[in-house]
Amino acid sequence: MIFSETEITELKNKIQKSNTITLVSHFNPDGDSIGAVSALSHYLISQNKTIKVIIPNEYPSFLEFVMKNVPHIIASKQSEEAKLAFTETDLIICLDFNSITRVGDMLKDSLLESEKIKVLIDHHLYPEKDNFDLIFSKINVSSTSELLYEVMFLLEGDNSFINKRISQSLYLGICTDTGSFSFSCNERRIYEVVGDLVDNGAEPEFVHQIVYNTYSEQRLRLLGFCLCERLRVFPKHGVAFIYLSKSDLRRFNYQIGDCEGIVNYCLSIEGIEFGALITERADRVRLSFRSKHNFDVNVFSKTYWNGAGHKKAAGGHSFEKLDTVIERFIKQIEDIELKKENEN
Ligand SMILES: [Mn+2]
Repeated sequence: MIFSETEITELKNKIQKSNTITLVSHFNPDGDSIGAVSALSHYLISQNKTIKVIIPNEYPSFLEFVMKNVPHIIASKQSEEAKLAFTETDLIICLDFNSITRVGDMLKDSLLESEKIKVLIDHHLYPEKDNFDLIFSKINVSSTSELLYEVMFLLEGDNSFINKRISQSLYLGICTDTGSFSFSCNERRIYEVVGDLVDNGAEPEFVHQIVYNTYSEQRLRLLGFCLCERLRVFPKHGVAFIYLSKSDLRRFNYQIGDCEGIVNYCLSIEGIEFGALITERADRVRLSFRSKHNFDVNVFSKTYWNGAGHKKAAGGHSFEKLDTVIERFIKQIEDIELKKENEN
């Protein structure tokens, strides 16, 4: 059993005692956090709970197919309603993030200050233990969605909780967080879980079509532009990165989610171990990092870029100018190489 009976019983009691339960995803929600929020909503609705779902800011349109069945509040559009949900509730369940700050600047204080019971279900390193009353955290699972399957299984004692909507949502989370089963997918268990989801209504072909084959023409052209004009490769150091300015994004009529997955192309080059996407946004420059083998991008992101994440996938940000960020990043690449040389 991956969680103790005491932990599961405690969660069960907290859910039983609650009438209203608030679920929260992280800022810039991805397929895993949306899949987990949707699946848990359907599960709790089937237990006759009143659900409030808080999504810090807008999610990409390809996630709409699960969210259309889940009433939710987008905090960036309805901030007061969203903040109220943290006080007018009996229980708060946070999904797919390890630190309260991950809900974004607008919500973090109200979530932190809320005196309601907080539960965390997540697969990121180093969860903030002091900020939650009960934590279900495992880092050696593919996704929060896979972990949530285990938690619901333990709560029920079997898979009777699964219905089509839950299956489809959990499958979405697992599929997107593993890049369609290309990383974090070496354990047998993930395929057992997915097998059970498919038996109970998940449709991998349908999900794949929606997630990967619904690009706008502009999004595909943006990808082409990134690879042709904005990719810089440092073969000696095993690093490649792509950068995008605000005007690049405007040129291709950027929509939320359009940059999803672009960073992974850096790693598709032979000999490249560490890839990054550097994007200039409205108020800051965002960096997302990926690694193929041993280079720990979580540590890198934490050390240099106010970030966090996993060993092979992490993100950070900077309030410096794009040019300065790029310069500093290139300098760091060279330092990594120097460190390697020193070790040898
Ligand atoms: Mn995740």
